[in-house]
Amino acid sequence: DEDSEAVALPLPSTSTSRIDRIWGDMTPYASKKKLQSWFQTPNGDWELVKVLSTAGVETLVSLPEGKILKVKEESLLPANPDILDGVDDLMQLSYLSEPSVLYNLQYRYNQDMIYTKAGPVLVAINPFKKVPLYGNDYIEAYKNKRVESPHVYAITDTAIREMIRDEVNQSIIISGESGAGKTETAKIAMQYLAALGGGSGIEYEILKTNPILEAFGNAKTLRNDNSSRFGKLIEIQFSETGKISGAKIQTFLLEKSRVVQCAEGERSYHIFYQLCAGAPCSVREKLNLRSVDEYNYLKQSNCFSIPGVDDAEQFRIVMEALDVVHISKEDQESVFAMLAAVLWLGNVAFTVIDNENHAEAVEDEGLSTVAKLMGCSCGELNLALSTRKMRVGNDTIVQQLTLSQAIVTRDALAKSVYSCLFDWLVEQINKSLAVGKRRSGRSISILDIYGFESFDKNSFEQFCINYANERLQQHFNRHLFKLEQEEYIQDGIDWAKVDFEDNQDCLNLFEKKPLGLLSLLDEESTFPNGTDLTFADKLKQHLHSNSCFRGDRGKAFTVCHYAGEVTYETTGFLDKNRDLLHLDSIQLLSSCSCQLPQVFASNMLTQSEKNVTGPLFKAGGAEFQKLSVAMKFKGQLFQLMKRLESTTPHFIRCIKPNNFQSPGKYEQGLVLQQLRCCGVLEVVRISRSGFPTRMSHQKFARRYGFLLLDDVASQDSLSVSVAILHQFNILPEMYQVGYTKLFFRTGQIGVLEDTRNRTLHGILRVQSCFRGHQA
Ligand code: AOV
Ligand code: MG
Repeated sequence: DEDSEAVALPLPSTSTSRIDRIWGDMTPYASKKKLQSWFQTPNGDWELVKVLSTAGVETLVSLPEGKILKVKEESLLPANPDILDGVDDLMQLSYLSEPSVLYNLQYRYNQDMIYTKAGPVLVAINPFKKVPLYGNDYIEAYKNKRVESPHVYAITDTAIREMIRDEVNQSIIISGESGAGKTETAKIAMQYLAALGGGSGIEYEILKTNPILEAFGNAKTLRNDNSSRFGKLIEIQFSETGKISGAKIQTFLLEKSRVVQCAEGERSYHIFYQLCAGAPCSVREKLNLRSVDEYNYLKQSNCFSIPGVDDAEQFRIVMEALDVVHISKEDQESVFAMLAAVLWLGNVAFTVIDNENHAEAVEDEGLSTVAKLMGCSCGELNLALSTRKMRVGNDTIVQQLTLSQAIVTRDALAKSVYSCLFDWLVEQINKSLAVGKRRSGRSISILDIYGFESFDKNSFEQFCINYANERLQQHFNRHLFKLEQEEYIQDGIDWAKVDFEDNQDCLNLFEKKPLGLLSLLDEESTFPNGTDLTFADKLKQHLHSNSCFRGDRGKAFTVCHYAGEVTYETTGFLDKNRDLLHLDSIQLLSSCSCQLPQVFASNMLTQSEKNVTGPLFKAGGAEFQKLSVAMKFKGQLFQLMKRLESTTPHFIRCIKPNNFQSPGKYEQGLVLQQLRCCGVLEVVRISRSGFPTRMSHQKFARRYGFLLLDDVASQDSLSVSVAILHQFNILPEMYQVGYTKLFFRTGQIGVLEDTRNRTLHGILRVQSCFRGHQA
């Protein structure tokens, strides 16, 4: 074991090359005289082989199935001793190579141990089946520290403890590709927090926001049957006594195009199917509800159900949850009416009325039902969908829309109503969760956004989603690589740098002004004559020399993201970015007799006034201005990053082991690609040679000074700190003294904390005994 120990903690001597970083410890293989090693088969997978003999550069190995091969020595990598099979933390591996990491994760995964630490990061591999790891018994066990194995519960517990110890807000940041398990993981973390309790049932309410937001914001995609189509940050607030006092949800950019358009085999938002399947008779009648296959918006993708999901049952769960978050029955009916209105809007048809292709809506059941549900007349609705008022000088003229303009107007109205409904719901939920008005305590925020996406066809939605993931990846890099190493260097401790894959270039490609993807998109969106093609041409003209960019044939371009290349089709980019809703439509909503359309209209108008900074778009005449979708999203992301920067982050990396959403399938190549793009090996490398725990001299002296046997009251904090280190026999290689802080290797501070807690409890016991005697 001495041998493995010596290899396990090497301080990186120099900055290593990319190859070195991937292959880990490249000590000449033969010198290790290990029997087991890794051999890469032609299909790229790694197999554990036995070395039979070595002659010169050639080595004779036997494969598991008994086959004997002659291979080049350099195609072999040393394998870890069996005793290290399935270690909890990749930091414990003697040989930190890609095959060893893959094997270790798979070894655990096969036994339903889906969680593994990679230094400070928790890696979670999606089991795609129920695993017996959750529930009250587990929560209790983690709370009482009876179990140590890596878990979302454990990381959440750490967040709670650090929130209390350091008096700093915490965040749990969950990332990974689409379908990797982020949303499930977020719920598991919330479950643990909720178990802390809060009184007044607030914790129960918080949990019940999940089925609601998933119903309205998740949908079946080709990657994930329950794919989040919005980003979410939930801040759970704590009182000074460590109880949950309230919560606040912030959402980011809902994919609204899905309401009117979705790809073959995908679905629109769950709630539509749930409503159609599960609404009670009275509601069905009132809303003139039909079955899902009678609605154009739902029909187009040819997919109505999800295997193993009962939409009617889900609807009951959502209704119950709406009750729990105090949304009145009356409001619930209004919500359902808006959903039905959106569905019926999709069935509104148009007829051409002249030879210039001008159109008006057909006066049929579709139009009349929408009008009834929103509280306006068929005539008003028809005018809003088929004409546009224009200001010309001091006059207002009315222009009849063409068929295609009318369809765009109808779909824009449907999308707006749905996204306003979503925002309104979040607002109502937040009102209900804002119980602890006095915000004195601390908070833990959980971030769950849509994961990186790459389809055969990628559009504006993937562009935004992947941009968000790029930002998040940078936050991860900043914390685990940049800040970590900068802190060591700044504080003057011995340290040799470890390289990592920086994604700053890709972010620059998006964000640079005036020649970045977002700026160019906005510029083109403001040109009346701008089209998706002129936009694509402009990108190629200005960005062709950028290493993260490639112009493709026609209207396409490719971005090299941290997680892989994605080719985007610019079709629809400009319209989706402008996201125009004509003033006529807003005026229609504000004139409706139903309450929700009015609320939506006034929110849209006040929002346009609030956003007066930054470049604005004229939408439907000079009266109404708004930010482009991309700019607004960028602003939200910057704000989010700023908020996260003020917290102590805890990272969870979700990994998808196969593309079939099926249990038991572990594809090495797929897992490896995900491990590589988020730099898991590098994180481990830094951590095992690094000093993850740190504390300022002052804080350290204050926290542990009272444990000293000698009187040190008069001494400076550095001297006190050193005295503590000596008294507790902390070995010199286990810490470093920086200019302002002390740096410790993993686990070192634990001894001190234990002693401190024991001593404090001792003191408290003595005090309470004393009080008992007095009474
Ligand atoms: P995502 O949030 O990362 O994708 P989800 O959390 O929705 O992925 O997970 C996808 C599916 O994987 C779930 O619906 C479950 O069936 C399964 N799953 C994930 N984690 C677990 C677990 N711990 N135990 C059991 N099953 C699990 V996206 O939102 O598409 O980026 O936008
Ligand atoms: Mg999700």
